[in-house]
Amino acid sequence: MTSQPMQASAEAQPNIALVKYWGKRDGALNLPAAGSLSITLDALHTRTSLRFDPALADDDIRLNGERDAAQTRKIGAFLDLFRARAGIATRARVESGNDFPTGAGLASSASGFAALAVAADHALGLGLEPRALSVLARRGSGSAARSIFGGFVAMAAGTRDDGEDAFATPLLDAAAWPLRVVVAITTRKKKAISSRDGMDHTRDTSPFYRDWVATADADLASARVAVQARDFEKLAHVSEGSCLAMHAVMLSARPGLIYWNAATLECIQCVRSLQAEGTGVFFTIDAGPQVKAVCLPEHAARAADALRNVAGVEDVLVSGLGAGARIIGTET
Ligand code: 2P0
Repeated sequence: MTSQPMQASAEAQPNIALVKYWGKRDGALNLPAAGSLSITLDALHTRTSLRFDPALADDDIRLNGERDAAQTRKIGAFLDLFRARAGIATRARVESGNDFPTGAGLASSASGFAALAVAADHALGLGLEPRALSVLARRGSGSAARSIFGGFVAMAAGTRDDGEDAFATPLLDAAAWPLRVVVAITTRKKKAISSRDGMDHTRDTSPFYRDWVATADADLASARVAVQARDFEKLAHVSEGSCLAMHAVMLSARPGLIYWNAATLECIQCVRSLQAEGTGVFFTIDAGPQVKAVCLPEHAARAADALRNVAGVEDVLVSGLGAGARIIGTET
């Protein structure tokens, strides 16, 4: 049994992939079929308090104030990875909340598992390096491996069967290229098909799945060069390409996965119009109908105004780029 306080609170932000992750090479260890590249946001937060308590008979897990059996199983299995490292079986009480819509294509699983990984490591006094935390966060959610870090982040697919080389690495600090992201919320409903199920379905049924996976290496190389050179045009080109290729392979699954709604397409057209008039902006869309417009800082207000006026847009959030997951307290 550890002498640590066995409790901690952590905070993490979602990230938005510019080179997308959609497909696994191993489901059990949650290994991605290809690498990805992302930006961590600063304006949306998950805050998680965790306490390992010998008095508990079972894990007690509340997400946004609610208990859910499926989530409890998933998070309990995730905590088992940390309990195994600490050599304990003690159950935990977890309270986690988001200040943004959950499960609607805003990467709540990324910030959620990143915050939980950091909190569990601290509570159990494991002292894991960020790379090891990224490997563990990946077990919860592939995108969570990236939210361990801030700014621009690359995620490696790795080649090892044990997944120990499938982790994220920071590429560039947020302050080094302070892009902004305008998130156009087109619905607050939870999506019908989880990313995990959607990925499996795409792999199993799309005639283009192999071709999609094969696009990743060139897109990653191109995006890395664009980030290092702060080349916005180049980053826009590769990011929109990766996003649309991902949605193309989703659409080509049978039956096709359609995560967009009418407002999603209106937002894309809006971004195209802004680009035509010289605004530094490009779009990206994840497994949901929200549109994220990545902007040069001086053009974010223009993009936000334009997207706010698109029919069907319920709300617009504007975020900068932020830091990685971190401890915010040892009191629960
Ligand atoms: C991404 N997405 O790269 C892609 C683009 C959604 C579309 O990562 O199964 O919640 O938990 O590893 O990380 C969403 O997938 O999936 C995601 P799991 P995750 O951001």
